[in-house]
Amino acid sequence: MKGTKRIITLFALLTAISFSSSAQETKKEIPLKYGATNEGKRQDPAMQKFRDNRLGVFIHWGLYAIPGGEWNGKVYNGAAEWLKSWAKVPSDEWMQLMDQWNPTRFDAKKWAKTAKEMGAKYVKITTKHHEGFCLWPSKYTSYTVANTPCKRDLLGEMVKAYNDEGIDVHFYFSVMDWSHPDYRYSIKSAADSIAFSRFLTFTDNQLKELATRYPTVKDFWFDGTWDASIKQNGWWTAHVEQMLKEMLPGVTINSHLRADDNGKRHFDSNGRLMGDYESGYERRLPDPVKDLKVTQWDWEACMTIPENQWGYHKDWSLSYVKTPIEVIDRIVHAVSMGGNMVVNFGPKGDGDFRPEEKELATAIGKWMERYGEAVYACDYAGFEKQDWGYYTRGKNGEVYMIVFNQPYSKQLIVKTPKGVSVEKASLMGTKENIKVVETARNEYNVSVPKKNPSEPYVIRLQIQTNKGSKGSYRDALT
Ligand code: H79
Repeated sequence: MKGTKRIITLFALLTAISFSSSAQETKKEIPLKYGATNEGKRQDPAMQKFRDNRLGVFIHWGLYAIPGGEWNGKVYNGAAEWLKSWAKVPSDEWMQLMDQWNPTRFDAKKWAKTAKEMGAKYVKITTKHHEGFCLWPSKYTSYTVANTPCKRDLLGEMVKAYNDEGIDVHFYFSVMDWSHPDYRYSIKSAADSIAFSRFLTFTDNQLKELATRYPTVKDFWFDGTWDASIKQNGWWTAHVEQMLKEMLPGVTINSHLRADDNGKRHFDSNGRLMGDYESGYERRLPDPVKDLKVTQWDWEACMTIPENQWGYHKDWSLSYVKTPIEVIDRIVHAVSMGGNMVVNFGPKGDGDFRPEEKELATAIGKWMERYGEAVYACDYAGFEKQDWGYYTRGKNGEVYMIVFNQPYSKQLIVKTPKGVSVEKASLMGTKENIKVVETARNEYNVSVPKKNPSEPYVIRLQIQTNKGSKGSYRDALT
């Protein structure tokens, strides 16, 4: 009986293997001219720096900061940087806001200091959002800071100030441009095609201008690339990636930019990531149990403090505003799955930050100063997720437990992968050794600290691989 069972099992196994290999054979590679250019994760120093930075700040600053979500006495609840669209304001009328653009309280050095104190290693700046207004004096449009009462090159001031603080500068750039007469949402006629090709040349010129004027820029984060017109021109997105990489060796590009020959975005028709990192986690994060596939590529998430406000909105009471601990949770969540997190700030039209944002930056900075070792240059640890929080792994193989939920049992369960043992545990920021008890094969109870730290805290685990279980525990034979 046993023998027959074994033969059947063997037969089932062989059938499964032959099925899956024939399935692989039939899954043909689709030939692509404009598909992915990287094989796996980039490992050059520039990409490693991008990855090790882990925490960034986003700055959304443009004309929309002046009305702050209100047009003709009506407050719109939608994202403030989209107000022109919500209130259906024609472009020429919207651009009259340029006459009021005079941010007298803007001080790039102060901004950079705030980011530094928060523990951010990089900043993503909106050089041009959908509205089309440029924070640098672009030669290719009149909608720039140069034609406002301010006149200064605000982008240039920011690049210098952040770089002086040792903070990498990344450029946000919206391809979709509501101010440009040649922009098209889709190409429906020969005339559209001619206009749109003029628009693409205009965009190339602006990008070349940015790369030339600010050669210390480390990354371009594209947005406004979802329209049919761009999907129909996948070649152009591949061309932009190549052009910027030739101009700026080491530059990183987000997957948002890219569409392939068939208009497939982010991942090409063969399922390969385009650009250098996946950038689709906007205001959401991958599930820490179900979405572990994200650990195969580099990725960066970004988040807002209210539910969905990137630019300055005068009334934050219209949606839920996240607390510092909720923001820290998201930062750690991203890193625990091998991603970066960018926290957004929407400065006011006068160049100052709202008090809520200043307080948040201070609170995050305090925590990062104490526990940043478990965030910077850390990665996915490969341990099974537990309810108390997240794991990260440092460069020397140490595993960090970042505890967000303090258990009544006073025990934090740790389940290790096969062959991995926990040797020692200590509380970060103190000399306290934490008690570890092996409770079953590949399972441990790690005690909570003697005195409750009353904030999310970090336990550093010293682990050993290829050792197997120390104890005499066995799996049950069933
Ligand atoms: O810059 C921030 C946002 O303004 C921008 N990306 C972040 C980083 C952004 N958020 N959402 N989107 C871009 C896409 C929005 C699409 C929608 Fe709509 C706006 C859905 C509904 C309104 C466009 C217009 C698609 C349908 C109507």
